[in-house]
Amino acid sequence: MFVDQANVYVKAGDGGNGIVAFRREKYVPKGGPAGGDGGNGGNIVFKVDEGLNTLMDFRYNRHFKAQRGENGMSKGKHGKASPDYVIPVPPGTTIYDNETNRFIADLVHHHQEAVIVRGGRGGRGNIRFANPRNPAPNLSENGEPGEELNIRLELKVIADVGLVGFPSVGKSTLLSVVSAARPKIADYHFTTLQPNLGVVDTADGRSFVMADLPGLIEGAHEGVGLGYQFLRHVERTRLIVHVLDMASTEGRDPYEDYKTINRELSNYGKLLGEMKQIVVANKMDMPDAQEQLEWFKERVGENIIIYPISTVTKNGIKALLYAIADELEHIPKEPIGEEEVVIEHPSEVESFTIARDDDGTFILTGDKVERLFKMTNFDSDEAINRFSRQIRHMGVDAALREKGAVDGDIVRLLDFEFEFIE
Ligand SMILES: Nc1nc2c(ncn2[C@@H]2O[C@H](COP(=O)(O)OP(=O)(O)OP(=O)(O)O)[C@@H](O)[C@H]2O)c(=O)[nH]1
Ligand SMILES: [Mg+2]
Repeated sequence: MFVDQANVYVKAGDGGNGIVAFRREKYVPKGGPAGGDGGNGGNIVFKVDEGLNTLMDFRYNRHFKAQRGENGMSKGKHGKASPDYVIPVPPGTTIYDNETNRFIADLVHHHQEAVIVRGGRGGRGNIRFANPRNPAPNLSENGEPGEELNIRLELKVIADVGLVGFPSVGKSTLLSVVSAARPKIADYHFTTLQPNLGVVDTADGRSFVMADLPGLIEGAHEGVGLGYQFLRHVERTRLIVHVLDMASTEGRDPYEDYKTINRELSNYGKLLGEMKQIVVANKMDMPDAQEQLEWFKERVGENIIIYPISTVTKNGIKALLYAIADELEHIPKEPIGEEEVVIEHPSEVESFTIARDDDGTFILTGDKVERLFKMTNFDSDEAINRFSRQIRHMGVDAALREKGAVDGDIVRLLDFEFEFIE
């Protein structure tokens, strides 16, 4: 398994502002409130798209902002809500809050989706504040700010294809020529000690994940060499690519190699022996390789298709990749991970904090107070009074008093300063 990662900033749309407006009626100077509500801002939604298998796109595009809701209008018309901003992610993407490391969501199945940050509610227009005591309120609300979050996406990739074969047959070299992976390559055995993964793109726009696995030797199923751990990884792939050194660089007979590896796979159990295989004859650039290939074909029979390649000359590689991609289209993907979407939205956090600046100013911070502040349209006294009531209700006044605030002290919230009044 290899982990692909991306850090991304997401900001949901702000709600549109509600407005203050009045009906115009003949002979009536102020004909009742008529200011409409703002529309809701768009959510940011991540949605699984089975066709994706990397987080590569997020390397270039790290900021996502959903649109704000439309402002309310006169004659009681509401502003339009903004649509959700839907961002496709590959199956197996896990999302974390990058600041707290809090788990946010695990997106696994095709079309599964999660709202990562919520758009702000549209502010209410003055119609909504009318009551018998105040039939013509001069009060409206601004839209609620959309939530914002720095998140980390992690993709646990499970390979579609596993490269299987004796040590030094050229598995790592093959991965290195077909993907951006840079595994260690050398002419001694067990160069590869753990799986390397790479994303392979075929010339016709298809894509799959290839794992280069440690070499197998006789007795692998009993734990000889690196066998056992390695076979566990093969189990999780959909297709085996069986790589052979057709040039017998080390003096072994490729046909014997082929049989030995297949025996190891069968003996391991878990149906590894029955998994679909694509057979690759590597090192075809070497003298004698062609002759060996003919001899090999005679012995395995016509039913087995062999793909001759050379990672040095690159001959045969393109055809091999097409064959792998074609084969994968017929082998279903197993679901990975657990289906789980747990979301605690930042706007649900109600607490606030009070600190003291050097000059004695009290500094008020907290998501909810800041949100209420941003939703207040300070153009009218009615709105200011409403805001003071709201924060008093949250316990802000009591907390300030407890911290020693007295009549006339300055309290700062965002870029706004007000006087504390008993
Ligand atoms: N002539 C020739 N040499 C090759 C070819 N492919 C790989 N080699 C060489 O074969 C040797 C082993 O290659 P690796 O890719 O490290 O082999 P491996 O199968 O990953 O080996 P382990 O990791 O030990 O299991 C290296 O010296 C490569 O340069 C090829 O197509 N032609
Ligand atoms: Mg290797």
